[in-house]
Amino acid sequence: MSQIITKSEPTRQIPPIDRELPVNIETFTCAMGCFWGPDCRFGAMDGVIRTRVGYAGGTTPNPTYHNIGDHIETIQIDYDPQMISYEQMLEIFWASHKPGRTVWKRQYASALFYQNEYQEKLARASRDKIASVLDEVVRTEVISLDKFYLAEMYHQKYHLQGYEELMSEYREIYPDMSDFVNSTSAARVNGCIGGYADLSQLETGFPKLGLSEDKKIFLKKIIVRNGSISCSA
Ligand code: MHO
Repeated sequence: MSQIITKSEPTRQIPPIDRELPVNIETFTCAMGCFWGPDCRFGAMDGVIRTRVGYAGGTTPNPTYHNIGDHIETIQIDYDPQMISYEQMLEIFWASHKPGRTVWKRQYASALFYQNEYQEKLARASRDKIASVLDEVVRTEVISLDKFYLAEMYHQKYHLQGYEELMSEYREIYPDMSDFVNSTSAARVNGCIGGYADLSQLETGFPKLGLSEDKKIFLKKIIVRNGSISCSA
């Protein structure tokens, strides 16, 4: 007997920001420790289309969080090259973590992954530049991206997933979690929760995020509360 699988229909409209995809999209892949923070850092940036966290840089087949093997916690960012350059992504990468720190597990290593010669050249040049000004050894690995394994759903937009008040609306918009992962709106809101967006940035983006008035007020309160770790760029 054949089984019919029906995909649930959304009961809330797709946010305007999620319908505005640029023609060209480029991907930046990096690792800078626990992937929850960079998911917020990059997700808050205008010009970032979507973020996803996962595992890369190792040889263990089909890694998972509890069986990560020799892989590294990694984040992939799809962005609009008309709004952000690869060089700018590199600047944010270097400014947002300590590339000289020693890690107790390869899982938390610092790494830049390249997908073509252009990315490799810029990644290596920026690493050399940082190494020439830092007083410590730069431990960042520059690695050819072989395969990126998407992490478990509960790791995606982790900080946002901690707020049921907001998630209930996202579930209405995106009954399928993989659509939630790809949402620009979800990436921005996750960034706000992590303290990486300021109120003015949110005011301009608010109408496009697709949240109800109540939830916008709720989100503003979180931003004010988390403001101490705010860093908008
Ligand atoms: N220290 C973090 C690590 C999480 S991460 C996704 C924790 O709260 O477990 O590696």
